[in-house]
Amino acid sequence: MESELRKFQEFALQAISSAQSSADLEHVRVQYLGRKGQMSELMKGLKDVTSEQRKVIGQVANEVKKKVEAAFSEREKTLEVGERKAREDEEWIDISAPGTASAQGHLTLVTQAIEEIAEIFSQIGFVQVRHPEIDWDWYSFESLNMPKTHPARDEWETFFIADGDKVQTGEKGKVVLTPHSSNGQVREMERGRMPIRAININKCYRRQSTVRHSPMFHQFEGWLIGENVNITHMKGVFDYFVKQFFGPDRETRLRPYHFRFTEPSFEIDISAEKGKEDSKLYKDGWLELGGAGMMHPNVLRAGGLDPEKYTGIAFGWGLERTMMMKSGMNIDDIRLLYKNDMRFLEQF
Ligand code: FA5
Repeated sequence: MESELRKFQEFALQAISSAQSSADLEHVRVQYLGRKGQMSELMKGLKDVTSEQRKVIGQVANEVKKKVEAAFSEREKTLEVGERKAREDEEWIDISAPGTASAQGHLTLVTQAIEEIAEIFSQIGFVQVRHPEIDWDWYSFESLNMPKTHPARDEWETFFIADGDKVQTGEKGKVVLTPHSSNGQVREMERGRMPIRAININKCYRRQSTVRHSPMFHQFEGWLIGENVNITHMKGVFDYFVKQFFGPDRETRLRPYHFRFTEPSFEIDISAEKGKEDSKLYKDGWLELGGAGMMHPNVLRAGGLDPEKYTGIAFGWGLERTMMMKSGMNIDDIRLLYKNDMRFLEQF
């Protein structure tokens, strides 16, 4: 039995050292040292020997078992280290390598401009408001001192909402796509909160399409209404806005003009960026950005205010045109903004 144990040791050590993976080694363990393995089988023979022999054989068996078990743990460690190393090599990632960024969108140029303009006006106390973009004739024209048949209305080249040939009419007149953000003037006064210092940024619609005109565009329109508001406040607001938005080297000029809802009225032009004076966008180096003026007493009355007590300034500018005038913009056709050409949009 002793020689069998020695043989067992020899074979077991041999098998352990030839195992090439932890899985192989586990098989070897089960085969030699497992509950039904060879060692257990051998030990069953103990019951057939004399008690003296059993003592000696027991010692040998213990010695053999210890040796085999030691060889087993040794091999187990070696194999594990090798396997971990192989796994590390295989699964290694370079955490300093640049990742593959997923495509990320961004706000459109127009939305960026809306946010920037609203922010600049908020710094001087103008709150952003919104009024309907589909409105009644009353708010778009009549309350703005333009009676139904007045020729001044023709300038706006308005889209009316029609059902077939029949223009839709509600309690305050025909339904129109607002041609300007001025439809909010009387609506804001009707809210009844004085003084008013608000900026209305809205979509507007006109039957126009040229490098300077888009059928749908935005205006931002400011109102400052209260006691003792005068034209110097208007100048102060423009100076602040232009400096913040365009920088110190661009100029604005006021041209006397006529709007039915302001008296006196002006158009505000901005000078071309240096070196771009010949762009097709400009007329003699200037581009009109918007209109402005002191609110007409009839408009204040339409909004329920006493023109003897209150005065107000109003200005309405084209948002896209204002944005296009920013240095470095280089957009010479306003309609590019709405063509949804990714090659264009991705540049901003
Ligand atoms: C008006 O719309 C007046 N409601 C502005 C105003 C408000 C005057 C308050 C006085 C007091 P006007 O039609 O000039 O004015 O348009 C104002 C600006 O809107 C223009 O200067 C231009 O910058 C822009 N604009 C007008 N039509 C278009 C268009 N089709 N596409 C792009 N921008 C336009």
